[in-house]
Amino acid sequence: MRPLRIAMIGCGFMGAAHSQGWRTAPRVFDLPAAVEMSVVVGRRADAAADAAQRWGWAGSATDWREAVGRDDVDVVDIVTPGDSHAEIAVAALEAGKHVLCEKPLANTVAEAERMAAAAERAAADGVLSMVGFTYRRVPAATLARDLVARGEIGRVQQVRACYRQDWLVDPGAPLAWRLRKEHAGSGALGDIGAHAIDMVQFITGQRVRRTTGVVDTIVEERPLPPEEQDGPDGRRTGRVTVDDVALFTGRLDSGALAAFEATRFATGRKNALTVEVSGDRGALAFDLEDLNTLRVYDRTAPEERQGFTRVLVTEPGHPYLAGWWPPGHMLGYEHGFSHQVKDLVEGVASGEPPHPSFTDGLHVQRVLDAVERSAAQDAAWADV
Ligand code: SOE
Repeated sequence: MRPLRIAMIGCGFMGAAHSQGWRTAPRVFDLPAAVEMSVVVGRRADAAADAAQRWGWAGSATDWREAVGRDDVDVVDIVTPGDSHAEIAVAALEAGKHVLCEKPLANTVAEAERMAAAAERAAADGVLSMVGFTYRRVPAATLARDLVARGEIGRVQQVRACYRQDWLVDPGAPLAWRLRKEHAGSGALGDIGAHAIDMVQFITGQRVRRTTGVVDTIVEERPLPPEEQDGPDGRRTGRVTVDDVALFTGRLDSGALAAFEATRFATGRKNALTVEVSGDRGALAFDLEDLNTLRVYDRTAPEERQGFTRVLVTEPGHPYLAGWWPPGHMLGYEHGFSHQVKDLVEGVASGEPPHPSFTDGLHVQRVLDAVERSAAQDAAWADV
């Protein structure tokens, strides 16, 4: 089996999650290629070396260009903040490397367009690319997509998708990179609203074509992080330059309306991505905080059995479950990253492009942009 040699660029929280995926997938699934975790790249040599040692990478480096240019690297996995996605991804694709890039694809539509164009050029030479919208690969979410595609809930008439977190309720929470437009592009909108958009488009098989939206920044000034203070008691603050909350609608291909919420101010909600799809024959409800279950409603069931049924999505026939534990032995947040690796490696081996493509990522970027345009015009309709 020809090995697939991976270079991962970035070594923060997402680096830890992706490393679990690279390490675990080959041990759980029968993959058509061997995975070699060759090198992890970080800006600071000590942090990169520590990440390599802790997460199981063979080596570490500080120069992503050098790693991307290495002959013994086949896949570049980008887990850096959004401001460097375009530069790294385009360089990697032009060097003939398959690319997995974290979401959102980029910070601007222009960057995402460049990336999608580079991905298309590279695809002509058999080079693949994929965006890390990993929640698609939670088995219950994949099952929801399958049920909608099979017509089990009939015609989709309305959708609601919320991604709610609360880690910014504390006004003393530091001004991390996710709160700076130059690094993150936007706030809750791009960081977690992007997941909600992707989930709706994935599960319904439709795209958002128009939107109306409003955004809000609730805490506008925050303490700088410790490394940017002038001493241990530093009081320096900086401006938050992104949204804390985004509320928006989406008109889907079919004309059905979707309601979206993305917020980091939903007190008590830690990582609550909920998607509810209402059809004329039934409905589906997914909740990331209860990710082993899918709630399914069948309008055609006898009256005495009307009501949402809680389906435990852990049977061997459920998506991705064959490789894991016996029924009822739950999966968690990290499993989606193994599923992502499985699908990417299988795609590389078969030549069949995995989803979501950079073009899918570009469309999400356009929705994000349209929400911001709408918000700037008092929530007027904006085309995607
Ligand atoms: C932070 O809000 C974050 O880690 C996002 O960046 C991820 O995409 C999401 O999966 C969980 O929350």
